[in-house]
Amino acid sequence: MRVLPWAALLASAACSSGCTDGGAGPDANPPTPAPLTATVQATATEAFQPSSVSIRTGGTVTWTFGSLGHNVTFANVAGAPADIPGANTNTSIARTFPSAGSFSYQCTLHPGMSGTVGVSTPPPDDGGGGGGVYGGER
Ligand SMILES: [Cu+2]
Repeated sequence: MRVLPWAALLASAACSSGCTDGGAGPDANPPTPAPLTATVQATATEAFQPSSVSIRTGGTVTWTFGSLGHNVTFANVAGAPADIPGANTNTSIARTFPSAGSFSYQCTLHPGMSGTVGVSTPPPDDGGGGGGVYGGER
């Protein structure tokens, strides 16, 4: 049995941490911006699933309702969207979040049925230090 000596070379050359083309600088590992949309299911087991979602400012969360009626009632904080009142079944209703923040909500029909929408502002593209344009990435 032989150990192939170039296997280790292949592994170390696989760009696991540093395919920077020599010029990425401090932005080599930028955080992934939050997505623009998310979907939350209001389930028949009286839960919001997932109970916590993250989007970016201006993004939209869509709640999908099944056979058991639920509502989405937000905590009274600045920037929270309008509630989805009543008992909603077999429909999907979306809300847009223009402001950054953490917005908790609950279904007033089912005590303990709650969730949170985290809204974050994506970092600006034109960070100082000349890292803004990645001309070599095709
Ligand atoms: Cu409910």
